Amino acid sequence: MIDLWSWPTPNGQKVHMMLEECGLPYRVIPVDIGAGEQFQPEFLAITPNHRIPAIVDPEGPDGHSLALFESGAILIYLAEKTGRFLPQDKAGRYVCLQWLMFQMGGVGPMFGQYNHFVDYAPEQLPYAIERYTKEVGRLHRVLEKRLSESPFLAGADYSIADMATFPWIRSASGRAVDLAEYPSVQRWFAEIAARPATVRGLEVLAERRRRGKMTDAQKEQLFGATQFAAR
Ligand SMILES: N[C@@H](CCC(=O)N[C@@H](CS)C(=O)NCC(=O)O)C(=O)O
Repeated sequence: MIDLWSWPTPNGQKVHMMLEECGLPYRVIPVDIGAGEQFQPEFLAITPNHRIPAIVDPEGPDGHSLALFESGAILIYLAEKTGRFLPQDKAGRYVCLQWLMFQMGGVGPMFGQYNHFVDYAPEQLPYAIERYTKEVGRLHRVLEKRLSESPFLAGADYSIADMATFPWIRSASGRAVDLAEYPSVQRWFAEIAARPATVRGLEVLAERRRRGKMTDAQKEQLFGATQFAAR
């Protein structure tokens, strides 16, 4: 059974969605990132980057156990393990990976910085807020163009590129953007939200989701000295 080290944030949720889509048995090990659990030695042994998600598959390639971090790598691994949600033809595969990388290198980091400067920074910095609000809008426009021409990001079929992007669009909707301004993204979003595996994936650890403002102790773990200590 796969061990999933995770927390109910967009990077965790994309893997929860994929595991549910594939029906792979897995055990969830919660890593409360506001409480500093990402710095525990057991977790650092799997990921030196001390970020969720990470998995350990005792039945990895060639029958050996495999530990993996980085949500994009995990999604590719699970897609190849199951033969699902990554096109089999070469060109289709690269198109899918292209949109997955667009999420990993663009949507995730930019939306994350938007959240940081709007919700967590000790002062409201107009330049930073404007910069990341613009980037979130620009990335939505890129997605809108693609999804006005194609049912899903990789083409005709739902794939790991959609799973990776969906939780981030969900997190920005009604905050950085009004999804009604992006009708094709909105159509795509509604379709994915209605999938039973999406509903189940979003329920994983949902009861642990942070409500209300982040406390100073949580901010210290995520943005203070603890976060930047050498390990
Ligand atoms: N590129 C990484 C990013 C992972 C990431 O940033 N995870 C956040 C939660 S969404 C985290 O674990 N933060 C803990 C910390 O900053 O200490 C991935 O996609 O897996």
